[in-house]
Amino acid sequence: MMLLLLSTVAFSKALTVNSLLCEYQVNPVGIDILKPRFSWKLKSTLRNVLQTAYELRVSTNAGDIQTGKQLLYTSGKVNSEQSVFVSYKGPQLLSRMRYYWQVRVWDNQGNASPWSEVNFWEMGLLNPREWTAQWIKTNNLADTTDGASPMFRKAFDLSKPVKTARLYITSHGIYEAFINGQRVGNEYFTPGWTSYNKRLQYQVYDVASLLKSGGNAAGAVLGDGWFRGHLDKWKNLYGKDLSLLMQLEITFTDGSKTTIGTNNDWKTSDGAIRSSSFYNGEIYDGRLVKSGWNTSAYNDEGWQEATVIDSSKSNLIAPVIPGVKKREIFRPLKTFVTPKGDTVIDFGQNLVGWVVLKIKGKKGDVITLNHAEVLDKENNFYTLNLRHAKCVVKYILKGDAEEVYEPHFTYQGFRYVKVSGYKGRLDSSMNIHAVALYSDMNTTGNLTTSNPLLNQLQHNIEWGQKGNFVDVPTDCPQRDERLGWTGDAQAFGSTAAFNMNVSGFFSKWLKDLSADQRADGAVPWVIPNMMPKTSAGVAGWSDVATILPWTMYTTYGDTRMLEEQYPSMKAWVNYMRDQSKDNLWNTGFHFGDWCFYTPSPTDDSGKGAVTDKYLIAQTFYAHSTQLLINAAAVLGKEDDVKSYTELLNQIKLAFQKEYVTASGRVLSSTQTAYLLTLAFDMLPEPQRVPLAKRLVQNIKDYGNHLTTGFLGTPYICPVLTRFGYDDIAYTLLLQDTYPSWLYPVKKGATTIWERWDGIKANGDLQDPSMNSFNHYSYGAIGNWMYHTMAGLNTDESMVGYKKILIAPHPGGKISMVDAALETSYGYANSKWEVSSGIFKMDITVPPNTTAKVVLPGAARKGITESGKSINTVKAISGLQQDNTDVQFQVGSGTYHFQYPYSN
Ligand code: RAM
Repeated sequence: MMLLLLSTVAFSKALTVNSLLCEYQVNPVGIDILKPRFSWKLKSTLRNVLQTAYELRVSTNAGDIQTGKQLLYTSGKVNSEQSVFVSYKGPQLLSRMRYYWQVRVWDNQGNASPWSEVNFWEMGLLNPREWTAQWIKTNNLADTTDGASPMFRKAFDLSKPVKTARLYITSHGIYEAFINGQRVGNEYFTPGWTSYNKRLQYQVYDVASLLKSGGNAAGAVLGDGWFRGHLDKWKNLYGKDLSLLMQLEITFTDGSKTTIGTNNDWKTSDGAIRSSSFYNGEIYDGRLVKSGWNTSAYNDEGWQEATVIDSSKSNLIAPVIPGVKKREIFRPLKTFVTPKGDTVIDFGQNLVGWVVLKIKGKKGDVITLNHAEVLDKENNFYTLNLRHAKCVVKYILKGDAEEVYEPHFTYQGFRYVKVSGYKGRLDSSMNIHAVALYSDMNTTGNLTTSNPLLNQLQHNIEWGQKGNFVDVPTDCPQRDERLGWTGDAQAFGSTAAFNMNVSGFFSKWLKDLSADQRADGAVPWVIPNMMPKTSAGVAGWSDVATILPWTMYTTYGDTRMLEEQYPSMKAWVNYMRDQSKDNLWNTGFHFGDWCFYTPSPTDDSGKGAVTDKYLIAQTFYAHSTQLLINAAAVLGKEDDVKSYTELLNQIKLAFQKEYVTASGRVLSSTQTAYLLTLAFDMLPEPQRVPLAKRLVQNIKDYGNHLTTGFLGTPYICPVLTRFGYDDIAYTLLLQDTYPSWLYPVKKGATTIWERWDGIKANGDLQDPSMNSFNHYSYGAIGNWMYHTMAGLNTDESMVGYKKILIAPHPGGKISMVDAALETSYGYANSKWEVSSGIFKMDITVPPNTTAKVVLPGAARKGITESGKSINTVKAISGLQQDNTDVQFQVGSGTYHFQYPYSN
C-alpha cells in the first residue's frame, strides 16, 4: 500500500524537467571536456517550488537508458538543489563515443518528475594521434593572401550501407566543406578564431545522411580568414599557407569501418572565388565555377596533387560553443539614387553579414556591391570611415537563367549597399536581401518600456552586440580593425549577458586570453592577440581578465570557469603589483578613458573631461584585486584572500595619498575620476558621500550631460543610484543632446556608435579615422536598464540567479518597464507600471529559485497580490517595511502586486 502511494506521487504531472544542456549546448557533437556538466530546468504549475533532489543516468545506448539497465553511470538520488552545471562523475569518457543522459528531480512540494527526455553528447578526438588525416595544402605558387581560394577534393567508393559517419575537420584559414555537393553544417567562418598556435578548434559533423552507396566525393574550399588575411595593418599573422585537415570516419551497418583522410591522394585546384577577405570583400567569377567539383562524377584530371605538410595537431581542441550562423534576414527598405548618382539600397538596419543576390544577366556582366553604414550630410554613399577596408563584393555573372550568389569568406558591417553594373531591376524584394551573421547564442533578455526612444536604445544595444559577437567579441565589424579589444569587452560584458546567453561564448574567449597572456601576466590589448607582445598591460583593458570571469560567474554560476581563469586573474594582478612602486601603479602606456567628451573645435575654457591615466590605472588595479579576492573566497583559497586583502588596503592608501587632497577633492576633477573612485571604494566611507555630491555637481556643470568615455560610462548610472541619485541617472538616460545615449537615437542610429557624436548636430560626420557606427562600449548602460530601471538581477548572495533580486527603481516619468530574462533556471520577469496613482508590479520567479523583492514607494498595508492582501500569500516570507519600500522573500511562481503610489 505504502509503495503504491509513493509511486503515484512519483509520476505527478505537476513537475517536469526540460531544457537539458550538456556544458553550454543542447546535444553537442564533439566535445573534449572529460567531466562534462549537466544543467536542466524544472517546470511546475505550483508556486514556491525548489528542487530537493535529482538523479542522473548515463548510457552509451539510447535504448538501454530507458530501461534503466546497463547504465554507464547513475548518480543515484542526490539530495541537492543544484540543477545547473552538475558535473559528470562516471567512468572515463572515450573518444568518438556518444553518451545518452537523462535526469529526474524531486521538489519540496512532494512531487517527483518523470524522467526527462533523453539527450546526448558526443566526445571528439581526445588524442592528437587519432588524427590519421594529414595536413594538406595546394602547391599553386600563386596561392597568397587575397589570392584565389584553394579547393580540395577526393572521390571514393562505398560498397556497403553506412550506419554512422562523422566528419572531423579544421583548417589554417577558414573552410567550407562539402560531401557529394552538399555543404556540411550551417556554420560560417569555421573553425572560428582562437589563439591558433595554441588552440585551434576542429568541428565534428554527423554526415551519414550525405553519403550514399557507390561513388562519393568530399571536398573543401579555404579562405584567408583570420589566419593569413589582413588584421589591422598586418597579414599572414599565423602563417602564409592555407591548409586543410579533414577526416571522414565511416562505420558500416556490418560494423566494419573506413576512414577517408586528407593526404596526397587529394586533388587541388582553384575556382570561382578569386579573392576573399574579411576587410576587402570577395571577388567571385561565375564563369570559373567548376560545376560539380565536389561530386564523384566530376573529372578532376586537370587538378594537381595536394601537398602534405608537417603541421601540428597537438593544438587541436573541440569547440565549447557553436560558431557563427545565419540569423535575421532584411529585405530592402528602399532603393534610391543619391545626389551623386549612385543606386543605393537601404536595409533599414546597420547589420553585420552579407547580401544575397538572385539575379539574371549576360555572361561576364559584373555586379559590384559596396557597403556603408551611413550616408553623408548630402545623402551620398559614405565609406571613408571604413579606412583601408574595401568592403566590396564583385560578382561576375555566368549567364545562367537565374544565378544565386552570396559571399563565402567575408562579412561586412552595413546598412546601405551601393549596387553598380547591374542592368536588371532591383526594386523587387525577391532579388536581393541581406542576412545577419553572428555567433549562435540564444536571446535571453527582452526589455521594453513606455518610452519609444529608450526602446530604440535597447534595440541599438542588441544590434551592437549581434554585429560584434562574430566568434570573438570585436570592437567594430566594418573598418580595417574588427579585433577582440579587451577594454570594450569588459565594459559591455554584463550588458551582453542580459541580452543573450554569452556564457559559452566568453568562456571560449577567456581561454584564448589565458593562452595569449604574457608570462609576466600582462594581458594583451586584443584577444586573440595578433599584435606585438609589447601591446599588452593597460588599465581598463587588461582588467577584462578579472572583470569578465567574475561577471560570468555571478551571471551563470559557472564555478569551473572561474577556477580555470583564476591563474590568469592572479597573474594580471601580480603584473600590476610588479609594475608598482610603493603600491602605486603609475608607469607605462595607457589608453585612459577612451573617447571621453572634448569640446570641438577648441577647448579654450578647459571643458575637456581628461582623466589622469595613472589615477585610472590605480583604480582598476584596486578593482581587479578586489575581484581576485572575491574569486579566491569562492574557490576557498584562504591564503590568497588574506594576502590580497592586505595588498588591496595598500593600493587604496597609495591612491588616497597620491590623488586625494586634504579637503577630499580628487585629481582629476572629472566624472570618470569620481566614478571609478566611488565604484571601486577607493576612499574611506566618510569621504564617499561628499565625492558623490561633487560628481552630481560636475554633471550639472555640463548642463546635465555625461562626459565619460569607455571606462567611466559603465559606472555612471550605477554609482548615481548607489548614492541615492536615481533622478540624475534618469536625467542622463533621457538626455537627448550631445553627449548622451539618446542623441544618436535621435540622429537615426540603429546601433551604438563609437563616439558620442559620430554624426554632429549639424550633420557633419566625425573624423573618418575613428568613426565606427557599430561599437558596443557605450551600450554598457544596458546593464543599469535591466538591473536598476527594471530591477532584475541575480542576488549576490546566491549567484547565477539561484536567488533573484527584483528591485526596480522607477523614475524619469517612465510609466512602464517590462524586463524578461531566460535565466539558467527558467523565465524570470519584472514588469512595473505606474498609472493614476497605482503601482502595478508583475513578477515571475522560475522554479528552483527564490527572489528578494523590493517594492518601491510602498506601504505594507496597501499591497495586494492578485487582488488579495499580501499577508495571505503563502509563498511570501520576511515581509518588512523599510522607509519607503516594502521587501520580502518569495518562492517561484507568477505574482501580481498592486498598491497606491505617488511619485
Ligand atoms: C580602437 C578600438 C577599440 C578601443 C581601442 C583603444 O582602435 O576601436 O574600441 O578599445 O582603440
